[in-house]
Amino acid sequence: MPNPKQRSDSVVLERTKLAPKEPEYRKVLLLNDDYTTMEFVVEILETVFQKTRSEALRVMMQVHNKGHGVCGAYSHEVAETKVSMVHELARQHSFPLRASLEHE
Ligand code: TYC
Repeated sequence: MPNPKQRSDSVVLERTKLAPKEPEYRKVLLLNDDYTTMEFVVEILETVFQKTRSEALRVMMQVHNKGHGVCGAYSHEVAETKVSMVHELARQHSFPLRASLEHE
């Protein structure tokens, strides 16, 4: 009897277990408010979300005009970290700026 690990069905099972999982992406949203300065939001978009100045301005104005806007899509863990970074930076500067994960 051959080693069961060398039988083709076992090999297939092991490959299935090792197959990399597709990461789940989450969109990070920025929400509008009446108190956070436009400049601070642009800086957040440049530093936390790696936007260029012109892209940061575009997203900030979309949030300002529409109430919310998408900052980017990231793995669940990275998206949660970015939301926390926005809240921590806003807290340090006494702004009420909020970010959230898009709910499907
Ligand atoms: N509405 C704010 C103002 O007029 C600017 C702003 C933009 C605030 C985007 C939050 O996510 C935001 N100062």
